[in-house]
Amino acid sequence: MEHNIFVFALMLFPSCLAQNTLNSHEEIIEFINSNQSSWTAGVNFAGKDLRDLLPLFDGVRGLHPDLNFTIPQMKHNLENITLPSSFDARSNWPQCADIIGNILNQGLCGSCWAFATTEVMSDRLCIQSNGTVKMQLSAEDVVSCCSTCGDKCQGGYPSTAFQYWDTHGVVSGGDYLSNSGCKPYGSSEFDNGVAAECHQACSNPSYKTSHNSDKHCGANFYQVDGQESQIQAEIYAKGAVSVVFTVYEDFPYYQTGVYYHIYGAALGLHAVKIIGWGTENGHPYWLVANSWGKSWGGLGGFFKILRRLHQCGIEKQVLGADSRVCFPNPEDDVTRSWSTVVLSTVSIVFLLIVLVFCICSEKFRSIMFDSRIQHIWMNYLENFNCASLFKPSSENTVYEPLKY
Ligand SMILES: *[C@@H]1O[C@H](CO)[C@@H](O)[C@H](O)[C@H]1NC(C)=O
Ligand SMILES: *[C@@H]1O[C@H](CO)[C@@H](O)[C@H](O)[C@H]1NC(C)=O
Ligand SMILES: *[C@@H]1O[C@H](CO)[C@@H](O)[C@H](O)[C@H]1NC(C)=O
Ligand SMILES: CC(=O)N[C@H]1CO[C@H](CO)[C@@H](O)[C@@H]1O
Repeated sequence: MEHNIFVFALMLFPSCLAQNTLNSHEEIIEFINSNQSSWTAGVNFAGKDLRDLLPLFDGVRGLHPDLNFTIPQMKHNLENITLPSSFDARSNWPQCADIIGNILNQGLCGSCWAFATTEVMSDRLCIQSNGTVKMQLSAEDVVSCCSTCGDKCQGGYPSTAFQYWDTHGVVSGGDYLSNSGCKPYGSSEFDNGVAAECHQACSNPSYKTSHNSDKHCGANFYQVDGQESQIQAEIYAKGAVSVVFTVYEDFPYYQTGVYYHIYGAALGLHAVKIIGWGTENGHPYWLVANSWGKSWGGLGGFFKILRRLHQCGIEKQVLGADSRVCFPNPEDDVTRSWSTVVLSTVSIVFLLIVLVFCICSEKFRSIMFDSRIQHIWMNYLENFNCASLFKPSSENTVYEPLKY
């Protein structure tokens, strides 16, 4: 009941109250904080005009560049699943908690699509390997090298980032200036908002693994059904999902609480990672990792957004995938080892036959027992003719005297 009143209030507020355009950060913050109590607003981008930060708020071009492409759909059978009322992937997979909870910073580049997806890839790689493969996969690698992913720092497609993970693999990386992984996030993207050129090599000189053997791959990417319980079942079974939502003018001011849209026009589409859910003061929420650094907002870079009501479209483009080993591909490996065994056996047997044949041939033995063995050997090697070995030995061969 309480929830229904809340929903009703939500439907009224944005339309009635956000008519007049507020100018300063202070006015907007004041408006948000005095008109609702679900979430609090504050200063996040001090001294900046939000219009200069548009790449942060608008980094998604769409679901897939090919409108005719059919993304595989995932619908979980919920029959025997009891979903908890609150869930946090970090505490469910403590061996991967630092990867799941790692808040990154996309800087001035509109690369949220690469961050949300590589974060999900890293989580799932860690979870599926039970914490034995723990690394942040590189947003830099995807932003600079995925040619089918859209417009790099001007926005891209989360689904093709997952496809790229499947077909090309993604190397390890880390935040700007972190000096971690093969391709940490670069200054070009972070400071200038421009994607660097793609290089098939690690940019971090202190990283010891080679570029190709650092590739990690995905498989079976899919779109999760938009029902709340379906998204929950997916996160509960496999870990975080990547989602897309509309950023309105009020969102950049988020500090704490459960966000819902109360003020302002749409600024763009933003991709993020949902890692769990819960309820706060009666408001159900998704727990979400943003990619605007740890100092954005009051929750260390995380935020909570109203769950269940398709708030800002956050339940519409939910993507997941599985991790797989790319090098060596397990199937290739089996065939390769079999062919190696067969080939080396054949060569060894062949060499043995040749050797035995040589040793047993009369010609070979007569030379072997000659006193001037070394010179004969040299002569023999010079005039070696395999065909002669196969002649019947009945006719006594007469050797030419050796000349010196
Ligand atoms: C999608 O399919 C329609 C009909 O088959 C075709 O006319 C259109 O060109 C296709 N669009 C793309 C982007 O391939
Ligand atoms: C659910 O559990 C029942 C009883 O254990 C079992 O018969 C059924 O196959 C299960 N359904 C699924 C989808 O696993
Ligand atoms: C996963 O790792 C934990 C320790 O991190 C270990 O206790 C557990 O047995 C492992 N599970 C499997 C299935 O290997
Ligand atoms: C209903 C309500 O609290 N309205 C307030 C919304 O915020 C503006 C600006 O702070 C106030 O003037 C309204 O009273």
